[in-house]
Amino acid sequence: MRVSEIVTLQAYLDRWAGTDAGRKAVAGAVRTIATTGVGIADLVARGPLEEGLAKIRGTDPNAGGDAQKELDVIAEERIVTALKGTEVAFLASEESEELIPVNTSGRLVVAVDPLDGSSNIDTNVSVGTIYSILPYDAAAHANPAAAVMRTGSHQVAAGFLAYGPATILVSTLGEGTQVFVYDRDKADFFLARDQVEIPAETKEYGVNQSNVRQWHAPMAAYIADCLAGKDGPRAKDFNMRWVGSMVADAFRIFTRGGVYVYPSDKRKGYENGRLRLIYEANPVAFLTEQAKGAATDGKTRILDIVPHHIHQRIPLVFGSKAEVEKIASYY
Ligand code: FDP
Repeated sequence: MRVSEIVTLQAYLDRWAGTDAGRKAVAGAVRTIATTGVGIADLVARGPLEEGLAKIRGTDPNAGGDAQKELDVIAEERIVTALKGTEVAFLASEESEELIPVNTSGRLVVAVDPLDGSSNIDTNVSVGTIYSILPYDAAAHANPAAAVMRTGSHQVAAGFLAYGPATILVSTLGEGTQVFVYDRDKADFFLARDQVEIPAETKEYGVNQSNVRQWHAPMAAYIADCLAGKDGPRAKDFNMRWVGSMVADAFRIFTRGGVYVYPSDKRKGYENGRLRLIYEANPVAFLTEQAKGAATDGKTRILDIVPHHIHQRIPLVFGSKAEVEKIASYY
């Protein structure tokens, strides 16, 4: 057993929080989301034995305009129920149009994508849960939505769980990025990597390349240059990896570098890309920067973007810093 594996998530959070009430509230929310994730991972692990997890619920799309699947709704319900015992006042969720009141006297707001990678639910491919934690002050935020409608630079913590071969938690509390792994035998999360560093340079990108004919010129030019390989302007051969669940693609990037790219394109509804700013791009951008990577919409640092809608979409590029900067140079 590696030395780091003797540090449980609880011990790590307790040490970080100390006696500070604000930090203890954050620690409680992180621990609760992680624990809830274990239950979701159990459901996912039953695969086709758990019938209907990918079944489309109702006829209406969710707040972000995507079809809502059974597991999306189950995951959201579990998270809301679990957070009632924490200091989370309101929850913004991909699956709900409006903020959900949780424990309205609490001092935090949380934004979540309860189940990222919904299109992979029934394919035995990793899916996950993404969260962003912000401070909430009832006196300052007469409208609680204002507490989540702030730039990502206001996040006090963020992270995601990925339900794959291993159930992992990638977390930041603003002091670097940590990876915790759930040990099923010991029924606990253990620190596996502290102070994660995404290599600045890479030869690997992740993009849904089937959209090439829909892309605008900068994105098309960037990928064309990557595809030209050693003989092209980049003078190196690139590799492509695309899981199609952002949490899984992100974990690969946190492990060995690379870039994830979801640009805006010419399709109806993709004018601002596909990913949601508040509960997908912001938390991943916070984790990425804390791991010495970069995250942008092509022109602006993600964490500097002022939201105008809870479910707003944003073009997203994140990962190895030098490659993210290279992509931005095409815009
Ligand atoms: P999904 O809609 O399946 O939840 O969050 C949006 C997202 O997945 C990302 O996880 C993923 O990277 C992307 O959309 C997949 O988009 P494509 O369907 O275009 O591949």
